[in-house]
Amino acid sequence: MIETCIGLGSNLGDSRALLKSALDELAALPDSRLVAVSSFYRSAPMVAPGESPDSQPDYLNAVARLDTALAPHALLDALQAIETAHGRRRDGRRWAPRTLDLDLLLYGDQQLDDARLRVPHPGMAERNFVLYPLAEIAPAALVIPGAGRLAGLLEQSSMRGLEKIDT
Ligand code: A4P
Ligand code: MG
Repeated sequence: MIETCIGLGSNLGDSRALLKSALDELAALPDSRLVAVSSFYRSAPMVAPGESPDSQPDYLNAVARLDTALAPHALLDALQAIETAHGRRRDGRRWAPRTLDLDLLLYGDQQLDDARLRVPHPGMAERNFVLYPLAEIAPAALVIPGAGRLAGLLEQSSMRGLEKIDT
């Protein structure tokens, strides 16, 4: 089994219910085990350059640890199938609002870079809505390949725009 981390995000629809349902579906994936789930966080939207942050609802974000025997692209297929089943529509716009986004953040200590898959997920090391939930379920000594130790990344990050919520 490989230890992976999945980032969950939603800023359309009933985000709390969508994240919970997605977690149930992650737990039901073949050859996989859902090991840990972070708290849910409300998070100010990161929008494309030139777009106003007021133009999108806040996100709900969380991170889950999934141990899996699925190969990286098979796991990505499964994540995208769960997104689609939860009403995810892609209109081609970057960082458009979405009912459900599942990002493969980490796949063991592997670095992958091809047309469909980049791991670690680009930008994760600078995103507080990834780092803070990740820190709840991963050791501070965790190394994000290419970016360094989680503890060090957290020191450079702040909770600005981020609020842990009761679930
Ligand atoms: N892809 C490549 N690597 C990966 C990976 N590690 N995990 C490819 C998942 N997908 C990966 O993704 C576009 C393509 O990325 C996929 O077809 C896959 O082959 P997408 O989900 O269709 O589009 P996207 O999510 O809009 O694009 P992108 O660039 O992945 O955006 P991000 O980085 O996911 O950011 N603000 C807050 N507060 N919280 C958020 O969660 N999320 C985003 C989206 C923007 N603003 C946010 C948040
Ligand atoms: Mg994405």
